[in-house]
Amino acid sequence: MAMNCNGSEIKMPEIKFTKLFINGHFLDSVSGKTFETRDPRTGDVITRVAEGDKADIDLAVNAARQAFDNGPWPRMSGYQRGRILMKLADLIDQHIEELASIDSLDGGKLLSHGKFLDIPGCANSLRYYAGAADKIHGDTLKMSGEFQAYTLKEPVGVVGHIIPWNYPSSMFFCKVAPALAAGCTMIVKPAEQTPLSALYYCHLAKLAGIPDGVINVVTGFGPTAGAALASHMDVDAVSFTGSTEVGRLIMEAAAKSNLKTVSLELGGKSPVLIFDDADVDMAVALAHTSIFTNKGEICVAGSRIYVQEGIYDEFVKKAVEKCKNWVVGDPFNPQVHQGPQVDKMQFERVLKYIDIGKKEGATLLTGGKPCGEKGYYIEPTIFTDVKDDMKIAQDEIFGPVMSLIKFKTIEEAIEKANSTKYGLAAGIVTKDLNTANRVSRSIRSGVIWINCYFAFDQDCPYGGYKMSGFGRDLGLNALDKYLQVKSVVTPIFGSPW
Ligand code: TXE
Repeated sequence: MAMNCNGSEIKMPEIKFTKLFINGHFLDSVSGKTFETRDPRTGDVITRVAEGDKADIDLAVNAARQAFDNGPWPRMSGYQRGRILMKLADLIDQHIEELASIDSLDGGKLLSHGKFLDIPGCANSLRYYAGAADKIHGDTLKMSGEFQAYTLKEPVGVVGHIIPWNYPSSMFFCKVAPALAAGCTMIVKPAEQTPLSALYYCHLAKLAGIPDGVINVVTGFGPTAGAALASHMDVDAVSFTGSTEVGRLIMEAAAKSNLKTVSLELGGKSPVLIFDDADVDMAVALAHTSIFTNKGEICVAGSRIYVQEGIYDEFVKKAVEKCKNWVVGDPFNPQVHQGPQVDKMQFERVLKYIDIGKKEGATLLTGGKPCGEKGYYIEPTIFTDVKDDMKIAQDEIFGPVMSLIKFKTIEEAIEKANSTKYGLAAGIVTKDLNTANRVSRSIRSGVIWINCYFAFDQDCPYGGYKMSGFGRDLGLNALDKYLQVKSVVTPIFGSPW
């Protein structure tokens, strides 16, 4: 029995769902194959999960197609759909502890974050879109000439959601909740690193009364199951969150198949700009949170910290000091701040980037090494003397690695902030409203946080500029990805023919 540092028992979740969920049933894959999902705290196998591929995607798409073309979900009122989403939200609330511990076990995420942020956030996301489901309507148009028109907003049809491993539950619902509210049916392909919670949500969706075929989950790998979904002729839209490289493949697959609509939420290399007038302690805390939360596995992580020259030295000293009190360890332990990287591949990738940083000539101030005897733990790491053209300042590392860069003027800060191919998020720390306004209008990214970071809300749309993708999750904007607009035109004084 594992214990946490208080001597109290750590309760491991029981894994109940490991099969594909298609047309309302848990099924083995057509091939009968399974794959391992591992505990990043140790590298040990947690369980084996059904490995879906093209044949299973075909079955799931067929189920979703039938449910869309002939089933009740797109035909019931938005109010009725909203009632069912509310019920699912309540069921999630009843299972918060279990769901949070599944994501901690499968993905190395802090249990406390799961319990108090991620899982309650999923329930709230469902409630938000439940409230929107009966308010989806078009416009009345006064046309020129003797015609008038109105627009109808209709569900786009069968949607494929391909999601990553860093927020298995939040990513599931930021795609599924608005698509359900819009009246779509869907197939979700969870990341192979973290397949478990998505299957649990299928069980709860069935209990809530979501009809068979509306939500299907095919666990499996990207190049097989994911690629089959992206290139399927009967999928009307695909919504993807993951790497920029795979985002490109998804677009290619859509272009080469049926020109399905695509939305992409991709990588980032988000800058945090800290000006001389900032409160240094607050700025250090904000920057620290922006990069070390969720072990740096966040697409909007503040991975480039730009500090103005007047406070640079003090900032560097305090940033290094802050790492000393940052506890890396078992994510089930409430005293711990940072768990293990999600898997061996990401662990090795982050260590490789730390090595590249050293070879490029950046100065390693603290961290830089794995920690613990086993598992995929990495020390919080800070580089200084980072140059904008270094790989560690350009590539998404997706780990606990802070790069510190000095700047002199506001113009230089803006230029540096915009100097990567990404444009997902940015932070600004200043007491000067004019500086904050000017910089926020000059940075090409989908979200700007002024004197805060990670201030997410259901109502606040979220997505990228440049190679961070296009389309928005969260907010009412997310509904647009799952809706078609139809214009209906009538003559005012009877037919002219
Ligand atoms: O991502 P992938 P990986 C970034 C981050 C990370 C890097 C690699 O920098 O280090 O990507 O992570 C599915 N057709 N982000 O390799 O491969 C895959 O099965 C269709 C940022 O895990 O993009 C999974 O479900 N699907 C990011 C999903 O794509 C395919 C979050 C994401 O995996 C596919 C994750 C294919 N050919 C990683 N290949 C963010 N924006 O938050 C893979 N997939």
